[in-house]
Amino acid sequence: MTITITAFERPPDGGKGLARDTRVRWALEEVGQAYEVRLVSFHALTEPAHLRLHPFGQIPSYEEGDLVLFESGAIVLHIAERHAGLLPKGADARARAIMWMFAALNTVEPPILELVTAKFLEGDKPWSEARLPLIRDRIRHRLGQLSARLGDADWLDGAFSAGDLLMVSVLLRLRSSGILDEFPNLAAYVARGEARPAYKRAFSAQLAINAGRFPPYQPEGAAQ
Ligand code: GTB
Repeated sequence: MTITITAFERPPDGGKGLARDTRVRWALEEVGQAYEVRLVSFHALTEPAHLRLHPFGQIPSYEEGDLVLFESGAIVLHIAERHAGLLPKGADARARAIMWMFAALNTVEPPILELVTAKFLEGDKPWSEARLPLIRDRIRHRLGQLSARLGDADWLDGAFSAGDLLMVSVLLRLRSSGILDEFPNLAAYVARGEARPAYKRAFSAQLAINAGRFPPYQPEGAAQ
C-alpha cells in the first residue's frame, strides 16, 4: 500500500532537516518502506483538504490506504510497530524503547521548543532577552540528566530503536545554540544517529526539496 506523508513545500529552515517530516522519513528509511511526499504550502495547511488529514493544520501527516495519522511520534510508533527494525522483540525492552520515545517528545523536546519560540517568534518582545538564559539553563539541566543516563553507551537502551530516532531528532534542533556541544557524549550520540545510512537518505530527500530555494522562506509567526 502506498504511504504518503506531507512536508513543507518551502521549509523555513532551508534544508537543515529540522521540520518534523524528517523523523518520519528517517523511520521509513530505517525499515525500508518506500513513501511518497505531498508538499504543502503554508496556505494549504489551513485549507479544508489538509485539515481533514491534520486537525491542527500542520505537517507531517501520514496516509496509508484508509489510515490517516498525524503527530510525528504516533507516526513513528506506527511504523515501528508494523515493521521490524525500530523496536526490540522482547516485551520489556519494547516498553522501554517506547518510554524513550515519550521521553524525547514530552520531557526533552519541550524546553528546546521554548528556546526556538523565544528566539525566533518572541525575539522582539521586551522579556525575550531576560528569558533566554533561563530557558538555556532548563535545557542544560535536562541534557545533563540525559547525558548521565547515556554515559558511554552508543544508544539509550541496547540496540538503536525508535526511542533513539526521536531523541536524536529532538537534540538536533539544539545544534545551532551551541548547548549540545557542552555535552560531548550527547553530541557524539547525535553524530552517530546522523551517520546512519537511513538518516542520510532522509536528510538528502528533504534537502532536495530545498534545492534552489535559498534564502529560506520566513513565514510570519509560522512553524514551531
Ligand atoms: N506535535 C506535532 C508533531 O510532532 O507532529 C507538531 C507538528 C508541527 O509542529 N509541525 C510544524 C508545522 O506544521 C512543522 S515541524 N507548523 C506549521 C504551523 O503550525 O502552521 C516544526 C518545525 C518547523 C520549522 C523548523 N525550522 O525551520 O527549523 C523546524 C521545525
